[in-house]
Amino acid sequence: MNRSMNVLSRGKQNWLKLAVVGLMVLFPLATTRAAAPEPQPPAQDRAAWMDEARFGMFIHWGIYSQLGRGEWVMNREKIPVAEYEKLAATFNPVKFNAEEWVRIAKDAGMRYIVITSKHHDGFAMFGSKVSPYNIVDATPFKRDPLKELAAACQKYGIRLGFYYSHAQDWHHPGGAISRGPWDPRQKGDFDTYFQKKALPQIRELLTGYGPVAVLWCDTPWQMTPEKARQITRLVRELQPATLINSRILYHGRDIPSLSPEQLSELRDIGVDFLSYGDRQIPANPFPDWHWETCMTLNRSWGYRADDHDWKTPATVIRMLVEVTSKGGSFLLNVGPTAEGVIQPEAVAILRQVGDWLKVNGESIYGAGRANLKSPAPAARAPRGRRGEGAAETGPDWLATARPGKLYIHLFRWPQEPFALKGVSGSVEKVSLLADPAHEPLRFQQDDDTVTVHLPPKALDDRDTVLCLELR
Ligand code: JFZ
Repeated sequence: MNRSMNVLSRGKQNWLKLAVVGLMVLFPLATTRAAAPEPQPPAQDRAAWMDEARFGMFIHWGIYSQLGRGEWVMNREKIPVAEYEKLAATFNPVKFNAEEWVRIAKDAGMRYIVITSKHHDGFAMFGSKVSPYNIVDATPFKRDPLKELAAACQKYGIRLGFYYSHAQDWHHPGGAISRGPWDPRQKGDFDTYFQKKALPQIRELLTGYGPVAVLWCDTPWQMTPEKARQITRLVRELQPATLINSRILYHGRDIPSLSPEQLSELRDIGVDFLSYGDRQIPANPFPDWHWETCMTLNRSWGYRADDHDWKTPATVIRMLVEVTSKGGSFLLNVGPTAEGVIQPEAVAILRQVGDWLKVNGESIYGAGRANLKSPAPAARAPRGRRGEGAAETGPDWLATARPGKLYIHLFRWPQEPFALKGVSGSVEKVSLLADPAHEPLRFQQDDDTVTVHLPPKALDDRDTVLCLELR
């Protein structure tokens, strides 16, 4: 690095030669170390792409998918290690097609994917030299789906991140276990597990799969700040641009009550974004942090045959809007079957969300908090059944914004001219994103109140977005 900088300063006529030599030097390097040895963005900008992306696909997939009772089945049913291991011998997801999965994410308007590389059951869904308990060595499938996904993501311009259960491992002796152990084979020393399996496998993930957008840790039982630092140091050494979530040290549900000291320790350790408690949108996320919340499309993470409680596209859109209006990122889960198929119900919902985003994406991607001086309307009293809550009981509208533009997401069509209070700046134009011509709407502005005359009917019952252009 230093050497080539000295050469550079000697003269510009050597540029071409340098570039050619540089390529020859760096290319073999790139195959052994995935991190491109080019200048890295400053630490505080590493996660800036999340503001642009806003929406990602979470994938929970493992040998547990065969049983159709979720990813916790081994723990919940106290299945002995030797018996659970047998699931590897029958795991053969012949319908798995990486490009198809990536296309489903892309068509949904998702900009990144986070897939379980190893869940709490300890089974690696990638070819690992560290442990033979992995999809390439222990299953008839023998392929490495993470390699295939990495290639497909490159092709379609989607970022790829890996969920890695860094603390819990119900297979390796000493791995952390919530409500366990239940099998003598699980007994052992956590530190040995951590040094001998977790860290080496994280190294494999960061060296064999190209650029890794996120290392998504989870359930940090027995973790200490020192151990968290060991992971972040390793990640920074291998791929300085990889984001690391707060679950490396804290459970999602603990995030809202972290003290300023704990938060600054997290920053110091190298955590890039806060990962809030799952299936909940935080009421007041910390404003000076990137953050993400993860959500299921039904009620399960890993495939559950008996879970048909799907959220509607309207609910998903509302959630995405609410997360964006609070400056966060939305990681929405699918749980493919053991054959490697993302359930058609999930695909259908995602396609509709994607269609909405094709029209209204500018109110989401790169958009964020709106600084209205009056608060957004309150949610209505709950009445709907669970899972439909957001669409039935949420507020009538929410606001997102970007410099010079304010987006009002109308979930319920107003019966009268729509009056928006608390607008700072003077409004130049108001239009509907769903109107292909963006025909200007009639409006008046008195101080900070803008009154808009809307057409009689919503253009999209789920969310019609009003765009206010400001000076
Ligand atoms: C964890 C995992 O145990 C689960 O299997 C799944 O992978 C999910 C995404 O993450 O479950 C959690 C993690 C955090 C909380 C609840 C469940 N939390 O903080 O409320």
